[in-house]
This record gives sequence, structure tokens and C-alpha cells, in this order.
Amino acid sequence: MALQAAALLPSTFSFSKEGKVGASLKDSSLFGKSLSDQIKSDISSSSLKIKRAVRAEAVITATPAVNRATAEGKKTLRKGTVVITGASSGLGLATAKALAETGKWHIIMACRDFLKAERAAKSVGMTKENYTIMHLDLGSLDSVRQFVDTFRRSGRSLDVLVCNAAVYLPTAKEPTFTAEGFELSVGVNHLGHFLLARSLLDDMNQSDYPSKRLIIVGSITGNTNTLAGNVPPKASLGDLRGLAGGLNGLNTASMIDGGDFDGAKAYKDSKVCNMLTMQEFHRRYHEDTGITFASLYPGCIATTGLFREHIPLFRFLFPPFQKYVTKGFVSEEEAGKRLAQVVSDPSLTKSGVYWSWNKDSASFENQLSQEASDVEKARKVWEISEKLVGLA
Ligand code: NDP
Ligand code: PMR
Repeated sequence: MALQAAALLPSTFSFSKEGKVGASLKDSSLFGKSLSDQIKSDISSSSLKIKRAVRAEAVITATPAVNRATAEGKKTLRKGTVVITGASSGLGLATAKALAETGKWHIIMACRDFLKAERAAKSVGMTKENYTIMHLDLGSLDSVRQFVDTFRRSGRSLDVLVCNAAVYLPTAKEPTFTAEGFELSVGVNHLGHFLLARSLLDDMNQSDYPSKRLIIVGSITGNTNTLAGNVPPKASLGDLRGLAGGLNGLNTASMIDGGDFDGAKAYKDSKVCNMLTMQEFHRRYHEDTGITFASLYPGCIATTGLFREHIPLFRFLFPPFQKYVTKGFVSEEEAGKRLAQVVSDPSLTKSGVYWSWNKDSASFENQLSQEASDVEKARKVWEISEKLVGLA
């Protein structure tokens, strides 16, 4: 909070913890002192602090200050940098497009298929200066670590991270596994993102951007307090015995609750983990870092690649079913605008929130199910996940 407030101060130089200087000039006076006097005294009293802070800082990013004064003296916020996982299709791509169109964001498309991502960016009219593609396969922790390294080498600051990528394997009879041997749905959707978000938290903390956010995409189907969440198989993490055993399907179950493999349930369980993780981040880090942690259900985007593994009849009937029966359907474009709001809308800065949208497409804070808001379970999922990804 302190960092955010400092960066938003309108008429002084602001100094972040890391000693970065945010110059936001305005021709006015502060409590009767002239601006130039104020600046002079700010500079002299802070230069020592900056020198110390810069010496102490291991990584000095080359990011320009948050507020730049243009030639005409007009204040502009620098472009934010947002990392979006799985930006090569569906919701991630639509969000990247919506943000690129504002001209206020540089989008790091964190994708496993470079060519697909490049084609996707072109297909929605994104221009070169608005995006960079960086390789990330969430099914490999080495790849996650490599991504973090590549990102750091880019010299960009990290302002917003969107954990969006996911796989859904409803027709699989047998489990498949990530490089480290975790069941694929939970491995990619939860554990890969867990390591990514934990590793990049420090980077975000160092950014001088005024509104830093970490967003983990959730879903209605992981919430058993809804009709959609009561369609079998229902999400349930049980006592986490499968997760604790490493989900490897050999000496332990491939499902979090220790039960038999069910691809649809594994996806829903992974979404519960996503929503629990967001809240645990909030409890552990919001107050100290000022970072906004959020999750969301963007609506039923029944046309995306998420259903690629489903039977053809499902893929044919699902969009009209959602459009005309449940009326929960939302287009990729609309869903992208919703997630883009969670990334950058000044009114959505509240942390620890699971956002949803009503029929008029207005956002509201939604209630999570009992399990998806269970504080003790969130802590346990966090601690077990830390061990599985090598952070503890
Ligand atoms: P898509 O299948 O269109 O997008 C998923 C993205 O994840 C793709 O870009 C895909 O990459 C990427 N991905 C999959 N596996 C990996 C991996 N191992 N490493 C890196 N990236 C990977 O689905 P959606 O857009 O629908 O899903 C996006 C998010 O929205 C998910 O979190 C999903 O749970 C959530 N959601 C979706 C709803 C819907 O109705 N569709 C409803 C509620 C939530 P590639 O292109 O290479 O396959
Ligand atoms: Mg569901 C208001 C009712 C509603 C909504 C918003 C969704 C969203 N679904 C609803 C109801 C129903 N669905 C009902 C009544 C049925 C029984 C006919 C039903 C069935 C159904 C299936 C078989 N729905 C599904 C599936 C899937 O395979 C999808 C899934 O669970 O993916 C994990 C799905 C979904 N329904 C949704 C949403 C958003 C999904 C998919 C994506 C997700 O949660 O990420």
C-alpha cells in the first residue's frame, strides 16, 4: 500500500523502497512550499537513501519511471508490462488483444507454442511493439524456471501477472503427467502457475507501477455453491492425500483427494486450487506489498480450445446450450474485456476478490464455495505445493 500510495502522489518525486525515482511533475505547490523548493529538498534528503538502496539492490531494472512528463508537460503513465500465460488462444488471446488496443500495455505472451502464439497475435491485429512472446510450458518446472530467467534478462519490470493457461481432459481414461510426474491438469493449471507466481512475486514487488496485480483465473465449475458446480463430477479436494503424495499415479493417487482418476474432476479440483492460492497470496502478501490478488469467473466461453478434448457432439451442442438454456454464454471478445478490466481497471483494485459479471456485464464480488474459501485448506494446499515445486 505504501508503495502504491507513494507512486500515486501527484506533485512530488516519489521514491520506492528500491530507490527508483518516479518523477511526476506538476506545476503547483505543496502545503504552501513552491514545487521547485520541494523538489530540491526532496532530492537532497533522498539522494543518500537512493545511493544506499541502489547499492543494496541485486537487480536494477531498466524500467522508466512510472510517470513521465512529456514535452508539453503532460503527465503520462508509462506502459505497463503484463505477463499472460496461455495467450495463444481463447481468453488469454482475447485479453491480450483488449489490452494491446488500449496502447497502455506491453504484453508478454507466455506460451508453449511460439509459432501458434505468433500467428494468434497477428490474427487479432496485435502489432509488434505491443507484445513479446516468451516460451513457457507449465507442464515442466524447468521450463517455468527458465521463463522466469528469460523474463528477468529482458530488463522489463513486471507489473501484472495473469495465470490463465489451462488444460481440460474430460475424456481421458487414464491420467497423463507433467515432466515431474504430476497429473497433467493439476500439474499445469495449478502447480506450474504456483511456481511461476511465487517466483515472480519479488519481481512484481520491485516494480514501481502504481497498481500491481496478480490474477489467477478461476471458474464457476469449481464452486459447488452454484448449479454449474453441482454437475457431476463435483470438485472436492478431500484431505489432500493425493496431492501430498505427489499425484504421480504410481505409489499414490493421481487425484488430489486420493480417488480414482477422473479428468473432468481433476480440472475442477485444479480450479479450486487456483482460487485458494489467490486467497492465500492475499493473506500472506497483500498488506506488505500492496499487490492486488484476484481471481475471476469470466462467464462460459463455450467456443474456446478448452473443450478440444471433448467429444464432437459436446463441442457442437455446448455453445447453443449455454447461449439459450443457461444463458451463461459469453463471447471470447467479451470475456477478454472482462479479464482486461481485472488487469487494469482502476475500480477493480480490491485484493482477495473473486470477480464475476452480471447479465448487464457489470462486475461484482462473488461468493466462493465453502471449500474454495476454506482458509485451512488454502494453507495446506500452499504448503504441499511449495514442497512439490521445490520451494520448501
Ligand atoms: P484455451 O484452450 O483456448 O486456452 C488455454 C491456453 O492455455 C492455450 O493458450 C494453451 O496453449 C495454454 N496451455 C495449455 N497447456 C499449457 C502448458 N502446458 N503450458 C503453457 N500453456 C499451456 O481455453 P480458455 O481460453 O477457455 O481457458 C483460459 C482460462 O479460462 C483457463 O484458466 C480456464 O480454466 C478458464 N475458464 C474458461 C472457461 C470457458 O468457458 N472456456 C470458463 C471459466 C474459466 P496452446 O494454445 O499451446 O494449446
Ligand atoms: Mg455447465 C447456470 C448454469 C450453468 C453454467 C453457468 C455453466 C457453466 N453450466 C451450467 C449448467 C449446466 N452445465 C447443466 C445444468 C448441465 C447438465 C446438462 C451442465 C453440463 C456441463 C458439462 C457436461 N457443463 C459443463 C460441462 C463441461 O464439460 C464443462 C466443464 O465442466 O468444464 C470443466 C461445463 C461448463 N459449464 C459451465 C462452464 C463455464 C463450463 C466449462 C468451463 C469451466 O468451468 O472452466
